[in-house]
Amino acid sequence: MDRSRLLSPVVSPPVRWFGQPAAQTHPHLLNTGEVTPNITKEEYRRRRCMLVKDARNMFAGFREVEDHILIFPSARRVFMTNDIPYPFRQNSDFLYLCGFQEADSVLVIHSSKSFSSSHNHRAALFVPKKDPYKELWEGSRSGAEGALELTGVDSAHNYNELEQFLSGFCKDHSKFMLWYDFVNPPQDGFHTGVMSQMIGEERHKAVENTQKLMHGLRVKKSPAEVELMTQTVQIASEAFVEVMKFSRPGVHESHLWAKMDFECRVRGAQYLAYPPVVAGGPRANTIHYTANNQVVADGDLVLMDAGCELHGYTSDLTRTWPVNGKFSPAQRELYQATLAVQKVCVSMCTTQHSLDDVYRQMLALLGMQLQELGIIPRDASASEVIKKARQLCPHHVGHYLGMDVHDSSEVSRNVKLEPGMVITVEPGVYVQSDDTTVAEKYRGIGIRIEDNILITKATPINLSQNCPKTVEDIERIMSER
Ligand SMILES: [Mn+2]
Repeated sequence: MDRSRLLSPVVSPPVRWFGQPAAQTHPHLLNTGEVTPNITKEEYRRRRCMLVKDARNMFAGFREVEDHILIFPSARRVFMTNDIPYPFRQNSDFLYLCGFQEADSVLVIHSSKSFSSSHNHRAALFVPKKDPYKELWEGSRSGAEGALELTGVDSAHNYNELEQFLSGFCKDHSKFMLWYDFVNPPQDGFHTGVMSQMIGEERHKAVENTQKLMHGLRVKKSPAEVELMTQTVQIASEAFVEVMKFSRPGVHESHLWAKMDFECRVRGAQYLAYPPVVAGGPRANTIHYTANNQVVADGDLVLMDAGCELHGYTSDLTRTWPVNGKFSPAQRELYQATLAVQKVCVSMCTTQHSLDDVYRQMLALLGMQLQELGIIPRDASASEVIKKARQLCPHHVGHYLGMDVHDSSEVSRNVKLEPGMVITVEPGVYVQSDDTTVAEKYRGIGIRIEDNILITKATPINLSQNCPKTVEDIERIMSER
């Protein structure tokens, strides 16, 4: 045995810490070349190229426009009370374009007619300056050097150089297109300070909001994003099964919430994507019930609307199940009616239809199902049936899903679905406890069934197919408790 090895400790090369996980420091999360698990530097560059191409195309007819400058602030750290921050979540547009996870940063993208088409822009990232004292308390920062190495932008600088950079740009250029989200500015101080000044100087030709462009890009997922969407939905699906098995008469809604949070995190998710709805019995009829502070009585259904966030990508599922493991006859009738509608809606998620098309079909089908149960009068006129269906399901059939739960809200729901889009399909029926127009056995029952669907050229792919939704599958899982 070589005793000298025991005496002289093995010196490993110094590890450089960044302000976020990196392949060097978190090999269990990232491969070399990835900025975000599964998303490479090259993909981020491709996204910026596509954005710039779309921006330039919109003003192709304006010959005097030589330059475009696109400015994307990151999210800020927000405090709930002195020194106590809320959990930080990065701004989705900023994250989509560079993958940088630190607060109080700004991405500036410059494009000039003279740049080549293969590298049509220069991306500069302005980030918090290295500060040993602050890092002692808050953890490592990447600094300009680290940000450059980590993200692969063209240059990185300290945040305090941003103002000078932008005023220099304005001196050197005029009649440029200024792209910036002035409707929902992510950083108040930057908006009222540097940006207001830049807009006020009027060196630009026009100020355009970035939102529509960004949502247009983000609504269609790349193969790497499809993989992350598949994973985030799979994690939530598995977690739902565990929550079902954990539920029993007398369980607290808050315990089901905690169980969901736990089962998502142990599968790799960072956190739940939104405050979940965990509603026992008639509380399901409050669509955004998030108090989750009641006890679920024997014989009640549980409606849980929950999803998680995995490396910036969200899932959004809803299941409704009997807390004691067996649907009552009335619950079963209403559940089967909702499920029949939901299945047809899922099958309609093709490039032939828009979300609004699916919604109209949902109302018609729900009307028919509820007429069969006598919940809507059988002699009601066609327009009365639709009106009543809209009362019993006051929300849309679904929305786009991605980095944000209600993703790409600037993309209309009346455009045809396209391959690479991910949407939710979530019909529901909510019979209020005091609705005396409906047979007593149905009153107080609220049901929603929500899947996450990937649109393809052919048939839709149900990303949440492993989350049980038939009466038989749910009752079988509940019997395995
Ligand atoms: Mn939803």
